[in-house]
Amino acid sequence: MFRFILFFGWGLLLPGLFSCSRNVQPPAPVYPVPSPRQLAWQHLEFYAFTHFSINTFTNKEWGYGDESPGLFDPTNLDCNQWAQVIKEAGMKGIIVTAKHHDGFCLWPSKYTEHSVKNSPWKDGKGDVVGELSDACKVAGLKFGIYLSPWDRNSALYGTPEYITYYRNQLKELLTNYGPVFEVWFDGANGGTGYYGGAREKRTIDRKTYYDWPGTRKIVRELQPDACIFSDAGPDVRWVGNERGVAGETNWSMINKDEFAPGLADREVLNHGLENGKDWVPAECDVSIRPGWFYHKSQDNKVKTVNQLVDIYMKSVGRNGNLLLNVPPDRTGRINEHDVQRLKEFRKALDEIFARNLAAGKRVHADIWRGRNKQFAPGNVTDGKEETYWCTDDSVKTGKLTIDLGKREKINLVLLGEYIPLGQRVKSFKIEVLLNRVWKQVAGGTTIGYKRILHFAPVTTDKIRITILDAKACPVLNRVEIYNAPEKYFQAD
Ligand code: FUL
Repeated sequence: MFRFILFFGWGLLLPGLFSCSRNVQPPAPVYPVPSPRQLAWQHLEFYAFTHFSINTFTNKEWGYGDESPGLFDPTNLDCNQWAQVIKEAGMKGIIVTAKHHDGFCLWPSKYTEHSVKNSPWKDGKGDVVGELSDACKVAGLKFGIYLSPWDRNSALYGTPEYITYYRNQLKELLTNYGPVFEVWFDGANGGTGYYGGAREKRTIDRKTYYDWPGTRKIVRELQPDACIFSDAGPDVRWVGNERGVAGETNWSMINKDEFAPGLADREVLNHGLENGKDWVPAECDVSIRPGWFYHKSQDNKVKTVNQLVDIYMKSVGRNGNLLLNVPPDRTGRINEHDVQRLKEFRKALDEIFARNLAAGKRVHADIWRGRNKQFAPGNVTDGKEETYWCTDDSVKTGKLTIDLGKREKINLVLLGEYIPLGQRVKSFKIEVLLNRVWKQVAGGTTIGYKRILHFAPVTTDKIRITILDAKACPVLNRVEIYNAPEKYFQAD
């Protein structure tokens, strides 16, 4: 009998003792999840827009389409300077306005006379798109294309023939200039224009006119790795405003088929949908100046460092990517005012994220998946993107306590979900231990790829992150903690 108990007793005990080495499966994805191209895009985080065209020379924001190409004459165009300035600011790529609403093409398109080929610049032999794509390659930056669907110059606009014209231009851009990481389809569509001399109003059906599925197919065929941006995605969505601000709640999901470029619910774009069926993360576009194009009168209106930091916290810090417009001036270079400001902004970001106080620090959790090392709490401070802490399938809450080892002044926490398994967290709070009492310093709803929270400085040695609710078991891959210079968070 004793033998019997001993045998079965051990049998019961053993799995408990060796549970750490048990093979525990990772959690199943919560669909939808990002495609590889969307994942690569998300990692870029911060990149530039360069609005540059005939408007730069007419001092307008929207050209009517009747501007003479003869006006385009940058005195010292230098795309290597754009690339250098943008790279030094820490941005990962450039999207150029190859054609804005006025229809003027920055490359010598063979389908129109309204382009650089009829400008005095380089005797009509120049190609801004070509120079910029080369400069991006040299600098190691990604290269993207904005091709306005609305064309106020083309006589064809509004007819079916225009779609062929538009697609021919798209093919030129996607064939002749190397890899493209993003194709930007603007939502401003239709209205008054020159239209080859007709000078009238042309309205189109935003949902059907462009046959967007057909156009997207061309992008997929010619540049399979490129993300397609528009109000309706399909890869990346507009954030719903031009201030660069994502909603505090920001899901990377929407129902994309309900929208078309220029036809979307801005609230949904800003916040996403918890139960949206398509993964379409938000891109936050904003200009460093009041206008998208360069205007000398705005030289003293370049956004301040603190305004830019605020935008960064509300875009990258809210599960979005930041697309910051830096418009080259009439010389064809990024203006000194903007160069200076970008340097200061970079310095601020470097100082804010100078020292991650949580790096490599011990983390305690009340629970982790199967008590298996693979999913241990320490994964959130190991600096690795691919390792994560997660709970058992039935558990949608959890507490992570980071032990800094000594008391430190802190005011910023950065959290991240491992998004290849989907976006899950619905609610969380952040507490610090003060005089043996946990005090809440911040909290929120969604996390997503990155969530950054700034709060009034406190001195503590323990920080507790509590996941209060999630769509399924939470999967976190990063917790970073900083003591950022407070001066960057003060309103100007
Ligand atoms: C808008 C356009 O109308 C603006 O001119 C600018 O290009 C901005 C990024 O998108 O829809």
